Amino acid sequence: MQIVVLAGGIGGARFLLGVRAHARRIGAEVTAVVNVGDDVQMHGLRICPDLDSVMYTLGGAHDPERGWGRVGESWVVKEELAAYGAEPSWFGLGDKDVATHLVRTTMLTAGYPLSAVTEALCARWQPGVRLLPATDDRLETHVVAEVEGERRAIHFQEWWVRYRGDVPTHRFVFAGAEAAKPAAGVLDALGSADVVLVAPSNPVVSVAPVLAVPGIKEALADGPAPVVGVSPIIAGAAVRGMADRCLATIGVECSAAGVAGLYGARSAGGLLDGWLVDSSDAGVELPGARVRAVPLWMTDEDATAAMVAAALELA
Ligand code: GDP
Ligand code: FO1
Ligand code: CA
Repeated sequence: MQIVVLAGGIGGARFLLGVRAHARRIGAEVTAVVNVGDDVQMHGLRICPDLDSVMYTLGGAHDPERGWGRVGESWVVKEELAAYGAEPSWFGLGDKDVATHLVRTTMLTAGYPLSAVTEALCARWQPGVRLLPATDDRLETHVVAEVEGERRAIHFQEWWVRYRGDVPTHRFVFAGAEAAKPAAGVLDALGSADVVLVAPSNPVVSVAPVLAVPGIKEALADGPAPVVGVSPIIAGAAVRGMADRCLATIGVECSAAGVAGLYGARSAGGLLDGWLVDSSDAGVELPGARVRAVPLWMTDEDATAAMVAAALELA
């Protein structure tokens, strides 16, 4: 059995811990197609936050409290950059994390595609899941917002890390998406999938940029596999992160029903055959798709694996 998961960073990573656990029990293989819209160039280094969140989490090396980067991190490089007055000073690169970005940037500069670089980095972390960037091409999420009295398009990282998303925000733009192609292996994975799971990731800035790569949405719509989504919103609230701000920006209600409507039923030209919501959201409907309510708190690997089992049953 082949399971493909569309994923962002920390929500995707925690979900994939459960997918991996369940897949081991039933003898399935897992491929994760990961968002690259958060990716950014800082201090000459190529940084891929969502790929790294997934890689570090599945490799047991993430910092669960901070929610990004390496556990047991030190910050000498950050302090030294600050001493030079090097900008951007609002973005922190940990010493251990920097090594990842150095290897990645060296390989990209030598001409390897991001998918090959990711495979090389994963040789160390053995995530037990095949990690693919949604695209090998440059695709970055930019945010049109009012900053310092001006309407400007800024990088998603500047919007989130520098301004905490706390500025009047008009829209998200996936710069480069029109010209992007699915990364090596993505269309093959979708074509041979037995089921596609949409992780409880941020629908606006994690899942949407994956779907914005021309060919991916079509492969899902026309593909053989049922598509089942897991709600990132429980009882009208994002469990953590910025999904509430993002949904408000695009005018979608922050609820399991709102996100269901955003994705839509595959039978009606949308994405989903099935939609898993939290028990507290029982009664949510998505006409044309099957909806089931189960506990969706990813408190530990077993609880998350039970969510995955329920998603597969819905498929
Ligand atoms: P990011 O890229 O690091 O922001 O992570 P993702 O986009 O992959 O996931 C962020 C989303 O995960 C947030 O919108 C949360 O609502 C969702 N999330 C986090 N923890 C949980 C959980 O325990 N259960 C569910 N259902 N969603 C969660
Ligand atoms: N988040 C922060 O809040 N502050 C930072 O300085 C920061 C640095 C950083 C460096 C590498 C990396 O992979 C992630 C980093 N993040 C940081 C997290 C990141 O901004 C976002 O949480 C994700 O892009 C959202 O998925
Ligand atoms: Ca992200």
